[in-house]
Amino acid sequence: MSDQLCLYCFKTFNSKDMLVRCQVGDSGECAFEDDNAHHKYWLEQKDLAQPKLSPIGDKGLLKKISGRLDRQYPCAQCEEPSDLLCCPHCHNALPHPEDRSGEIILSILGGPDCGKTTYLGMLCENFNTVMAPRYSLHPHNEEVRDRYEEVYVQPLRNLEVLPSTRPPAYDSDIRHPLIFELRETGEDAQSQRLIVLHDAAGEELSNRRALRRFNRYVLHSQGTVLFVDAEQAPKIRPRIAKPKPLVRRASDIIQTVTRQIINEKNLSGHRVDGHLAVVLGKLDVLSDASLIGEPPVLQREYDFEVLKTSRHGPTFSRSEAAAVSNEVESLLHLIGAQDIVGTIGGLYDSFGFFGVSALGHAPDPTTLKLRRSPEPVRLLDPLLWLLAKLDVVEITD
Ligand SMILES: Nc1nc2c(ncn2[C@@H]2O[C@H](COP(=O)(O)OP(=O)(O)O)[C@@H](O)[C@H]2O)c(=O)[nH]1
Ligand SMILES: [Mg+2]
Ligand SMILES: [Zn+2]
Ligand SMILES: [Zn+2]
Repeated sequence: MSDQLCLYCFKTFNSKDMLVRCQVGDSGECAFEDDNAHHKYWLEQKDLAQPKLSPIGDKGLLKKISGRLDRQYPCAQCEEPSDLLCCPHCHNALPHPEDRSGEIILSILGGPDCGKTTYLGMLCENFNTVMAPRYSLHPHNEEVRDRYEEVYVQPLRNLEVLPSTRPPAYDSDIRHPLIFELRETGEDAQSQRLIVLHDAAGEELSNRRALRRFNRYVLHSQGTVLFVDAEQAPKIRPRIAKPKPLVRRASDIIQTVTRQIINEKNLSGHRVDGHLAVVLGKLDVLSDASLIGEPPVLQREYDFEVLKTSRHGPTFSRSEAAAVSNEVESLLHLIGAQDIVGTIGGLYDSFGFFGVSALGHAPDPTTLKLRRSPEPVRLLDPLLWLLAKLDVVEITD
């Protein structure tokens, strides 16, 4: 087993240097101890005292064990077995090295407030509804599950809108990876892949040092989702009575990010491998006359592909994705956001256009509440396209 990449701190290490975190709990049988590296990584948000960390006793152990149930390593203090293996640098729990061969890393990019966090908050449940029973998505461990629930899902369940200026602690929460297991139930067995999603906090993309750190995720990504915010489009923003502050354009963000990738990877030809899903987000805004006045861009009586119920799930429909992609490309021209089309054409070989609304309606700007439960539109389209490109979900015509 060779070098591993930490999904949290993005440093590399050898598997045999991973540390075992005791799982006995705080019941007194195995005393907690100060964990400075963990505390520092979480910017002091997590308790300093953590369960005991110890080296993997027998260095050969990792090699010999392949059955999942056998992956138990003794705590050096209490000797109880644990299957929690951690990064030797930042001390966060990571998937077992044996499970990481088919791992897929995806980055979520876009300007501040374009809807990235909301999108991710809706993703897991929507995936499990549309793709059941063949495919399902599950947070990989307790840390991911708790953070996903608290930061992403719970606010939406309470119909809360996240305020646009957030305390730094909030944003520091979202630069951590969302590690999911994608399970596929076959005729006689279940297989699984790890899907790692990185949600960029808006500020990270406007600050060069932070951008360099964020780029480490992008550098290792096989696929990227780039959001274009319908509310920010040059021909939409002037139609909104109280528009949100103007933010950096998606075309500008993707240029900066890809230029750095090209430099770091020393890519000749100045093109990037990997797949790029360009998502026109907050699609609901385009059909909302109360927000942008008459006539709305998307009128229900016309036959818009993006407004039709998606045929994807549990397989990916190639013909439908092509029809939607063509239509969204035209829509981008119509709303004055066509700069993105030219920009990415010069940078990527594999890209597609998508239209989604994570909420299905615009939240009330005065109460900062959603008016009703979210009704996502075409939420899975970009993710399924990426997963189809990466050979994870089946493609049909
Ligand atoms: N109209 C509309 N607003 C949305 C949608 N998704 C998110 N928003 C709003 O856009 C704002 C920013 O969302 P957020 O997910 O925090 O964006 P982030 O900064 O990119 O993570 C919030 O006020 C959301 O309620 C959507 O699908 N439609
Ligand atoms: Mg966010
Ligand atoms: Zn212990
Ligand atoms: Zn680490």
